[in-house]
Amino acid sequence: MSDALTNLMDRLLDGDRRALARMITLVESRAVDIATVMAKIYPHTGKGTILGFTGPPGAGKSTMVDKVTAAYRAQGKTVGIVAIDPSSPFSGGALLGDRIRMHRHFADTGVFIRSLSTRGSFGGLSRATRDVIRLMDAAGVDIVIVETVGVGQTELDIMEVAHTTTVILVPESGDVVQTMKAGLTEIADVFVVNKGDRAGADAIMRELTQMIELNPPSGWKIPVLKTQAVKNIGVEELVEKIDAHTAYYKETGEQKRIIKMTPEKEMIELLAVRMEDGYLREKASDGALAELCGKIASGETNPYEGAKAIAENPAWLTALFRIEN
Ligand SMILES: Nc1nc2c(ncn2[C@@H]2O[C@H](COP(=O)(O)OP(=O)(O)O)[C@@H](O)[C@H]2O)c(=O)[nH]1
Ligand SMILES: [Mg+2]
Repeated sequence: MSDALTNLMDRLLDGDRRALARMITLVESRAVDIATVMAKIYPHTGKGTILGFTGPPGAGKSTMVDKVTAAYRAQGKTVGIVAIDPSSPFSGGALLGDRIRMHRHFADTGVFIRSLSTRGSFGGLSRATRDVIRLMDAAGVDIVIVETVGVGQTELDIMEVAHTTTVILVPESGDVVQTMKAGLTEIADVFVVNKGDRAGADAIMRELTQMIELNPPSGWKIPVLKTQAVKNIGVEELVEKIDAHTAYYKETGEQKRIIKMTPEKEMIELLAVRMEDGYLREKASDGALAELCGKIASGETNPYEGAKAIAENPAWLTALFRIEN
């Protein structure tokens, strides 16, 4: 590692916000050897609490994250926000009013806000998100909040690293509840029905409660809360429930209904990412590999034969797994 990078790393571990911002940019743009950086970062992680907020667009996630952030700041805790929703005011994509609303946090040095583009990044979005979360954690951020939109596979992958995940729905989310059913309770540690000022809030709360009762018994009963994020109603109770779940999770180490990311699983994932990255790099410069790739694309060779040819060629294997920046 270069002296400049070592220096940047030291400053990051000291909690220097500018070093953190710089390192995230370097990692995101792959201007550094991510594996080397993250290997050095890893031993300094695990102190922060990771919170996930997910739910359909317009449910009030960003509004809630704003209020929850204020609540943690009032407790003197530092907060990092990773926004993955491209329309999030944290990503600068929202209406003017929303951005003004967030302004108080932009001016607060105890809040570190970062948005991640949904564009293809090293190993995909969940990989990039995990790295950014870790960099914030290593920089000493107390609470790292991840906002993602939707409840699909990417959200599931991202939420695997969260200690506590809050799923935010609204009275109009009946169809989401119907189509997701058990999938929702796999993601959620806490349910929020936001926009509680609207008709239908109680009905959807009942639906969620009934759904939870079908779950196998657990030491943690998923709470269903009614909130009005814009008016800061119910936020205090939400923060209490989140803290209670985080404490429960950290105490019992209970593997949740979804399979949490284990170090071993992550290592395998990293190998796959490294191989994929290497493949894309090598095929641009290695004529024989490019030829194989062309044959697979044209159907002359099938993917099984292609994979076998690569696995049985030590020179290719070495090249694919090599890290180059
Ligand atoms: N009526 C009502 N509107 C809300 C509430 N919470 C948020 N909103 C509004 O819902 C819209 C979407 O909120 P936003 O936080 O951007 O949703 P996100 O897409 O889930 O992040 C905004 O105009 C908010 O002001 C609420 O409790 N009641
Ligand atoms: Mg949002």
